[in-house]
Amino acid sequence: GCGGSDSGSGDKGDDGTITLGFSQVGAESGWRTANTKSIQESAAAAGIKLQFSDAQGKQENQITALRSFITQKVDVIAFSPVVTSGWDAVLKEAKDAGIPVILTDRAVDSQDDSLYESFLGSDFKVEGQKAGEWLLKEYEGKSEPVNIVELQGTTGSAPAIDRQTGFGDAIKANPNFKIVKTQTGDFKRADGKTVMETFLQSTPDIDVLYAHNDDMGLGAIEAIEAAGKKPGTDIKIITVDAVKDGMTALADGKINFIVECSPLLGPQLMDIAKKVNAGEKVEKRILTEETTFTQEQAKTELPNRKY
Ligand code: GZL
Repeated sequence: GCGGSDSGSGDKGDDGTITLGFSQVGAESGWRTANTKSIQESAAAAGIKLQFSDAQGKQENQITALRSFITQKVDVIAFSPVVTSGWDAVLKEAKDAGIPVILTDRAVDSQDDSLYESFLGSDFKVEGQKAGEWLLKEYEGKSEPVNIVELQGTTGSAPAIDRQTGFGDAIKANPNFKIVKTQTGDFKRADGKTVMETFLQSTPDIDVLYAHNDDMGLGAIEAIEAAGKKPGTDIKIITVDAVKDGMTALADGKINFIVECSPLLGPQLMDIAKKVNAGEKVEKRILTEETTFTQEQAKTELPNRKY
């Protein structure tokens, strides 16, 4: 606080430095690592004091972290909610403590949107639709049945829910498409590999894999190659994120299409944090810019990838 008396507007340094408490999901994927780096570097560049906590994928650790930020009287709280539900109580505590909250990356299912100032992140349903639309084009004019297996992200997380819905809705346009197996790989490379092994053992003719992130797709590629099949040829693969390892596999022809999901939310987050700390109005929903990549585009884009 400032001097002896509590300034009342949170634990501001004497020189007005903003303290931001950030609760991160964990370190489950290349995307997450890049997201953490963006937040840490942007805080330093913005002169914001960052209290950073890694929840190792556990909601209870995030709730504990948010409660400690409230006790510390930070000026602003931000977090990426590992799952969509179970946040209302702790968000109410932050509101009662007069500490503004910013959601980044993933959404919460709270009915009361006064519990947070802004939600900065991608539209995961659109990401799923983009993946489905590419597959529709890929099989345009063909009439054979197409067996699809799906590696879902973390159960109950906004990206897993919405990427499944967006893709499922889009592929309804082709009655030959069938999702024959769908299971979570928790956004992790190792889990993607083990789940793909079970898919390969139980499903003789898999035509397509849709993985909710690159890391699970890369794990699945290991399983596909171990089974003596060619990823990208025998089994077409679509993933989401576009981290360097995914883009490399895309350029090498082992993945067929990647829908980008940008982790570089740091600069915008710091800008929003300064605004909410100053009591300025901010947009409730801020959408991140992102695109898609084919194998050809990956070859030219690879050298530009920051993460
Ligand atoms: C998406 C993010 C997801 C990524 C995964 O914004 O929440 O979590 O797609 C990451 O790679 O683990």
